[in-house]
Amino acid sequence: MASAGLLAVTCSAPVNIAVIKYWGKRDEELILPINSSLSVTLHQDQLKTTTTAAISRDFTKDRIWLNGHEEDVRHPRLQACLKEIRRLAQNRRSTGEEDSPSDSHTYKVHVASVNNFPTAAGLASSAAGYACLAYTLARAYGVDNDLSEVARRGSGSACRSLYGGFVEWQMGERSDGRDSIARQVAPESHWPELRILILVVNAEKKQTGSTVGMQTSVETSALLRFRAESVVPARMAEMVRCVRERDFPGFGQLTMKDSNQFHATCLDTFPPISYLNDTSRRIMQLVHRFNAHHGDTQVAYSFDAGPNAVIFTLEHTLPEFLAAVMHIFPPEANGDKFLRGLPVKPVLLSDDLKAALGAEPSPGAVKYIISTQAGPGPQTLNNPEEHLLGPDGLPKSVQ
Ligand code: 2P0
Repeated sequence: MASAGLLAVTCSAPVNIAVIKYWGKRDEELILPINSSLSVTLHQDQLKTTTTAAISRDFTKDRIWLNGHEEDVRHPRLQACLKEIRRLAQNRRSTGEEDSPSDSHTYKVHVASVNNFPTAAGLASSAAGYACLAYTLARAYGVDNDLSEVARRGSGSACRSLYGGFVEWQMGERSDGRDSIARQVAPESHWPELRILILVVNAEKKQTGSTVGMQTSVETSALLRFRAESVVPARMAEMVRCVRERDFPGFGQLTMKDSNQFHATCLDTFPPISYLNDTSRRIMQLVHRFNAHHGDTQVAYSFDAGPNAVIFTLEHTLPEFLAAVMHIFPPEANGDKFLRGLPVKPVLLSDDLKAALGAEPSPGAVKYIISTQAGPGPQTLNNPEEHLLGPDGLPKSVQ
């Protein structure tokens, strides 16, 4: 949208969940990791960030609104993204984008960003947020370079949200970080039967932030150093193979082992960091008992820097596994909005499986479940109705 000297662009970007985890930086300023990582991009129908960036010669300062509240634009990581986008805009050979003026890198920007999922759910929002910021700023400033560096400077895991499907973040070797980039391994259409459940767990305590947590791990954990140097390289190659061949048992086992090793490095950190709680551990036990009952890896879990579980399975296993979850973790009161997102056909659990699961039910330990699948990368929204900023460059909701 270009009107009265204002150019506004609105885009959306996805959340991703790593199956080979990123934990630890070799350069804090450039956000360069100590190991490569690989993730699955989640579908934006269930989880996404939407961002509008408006640039104008008339704006006197950069401003940003997150979920309706104005935030301090001097945040160092935000500044790093803005500086990098303007450098790329200044260096572009031909504008390509007719809408973006050739001196646009001198324009100030207004940014508004919202998530379609509650921040309180404890789901990583920085990846979707910074990927969306990088992608939207690039459209506004007429930049069509690889955006890994712009997103990465906001949050490491954000560079993986620049693509759909299955994405690797290659750690790179250079000290300037130019080869530390995200690449798509396979698009979301490659494995359409793959399904994902997010089990949102009741968490009482606030967790250690990822940035500080991984810094302490790098300083104190010998296990983390061993993992980065001697474990992850082979796991990356094996995970790429599992994805390419749609080998679910291989994918699932490696996903669980890598999540467990990440949490082991957290415990090996000094002082130790612990993100999992009793419910997380009971979910792990449920998955292992379910798989043992079937004599096959049909379900896998992964946990990030918090107690929520991300479950991977295939479409045909989903109804029975969901029934198992609801047997052990029934909703506390009214189960109305317990299952959100993609619908799942309910089934009755067999007595055999109930007996194999063993545990006593814990009502309310899982708050709710989001049912989703792999999805595409960032999208440009062409309907001006979807702009979060009005023609005056201010958030629409507070006009
Ligand atoms: C990941 N996590 O690979 C890992 C697994 C959490 C556990 O990336 O400091 O928010 O902004 O680069 O990306 C969380 O770390 O950290 C994360 P910064 P980020 O998804």
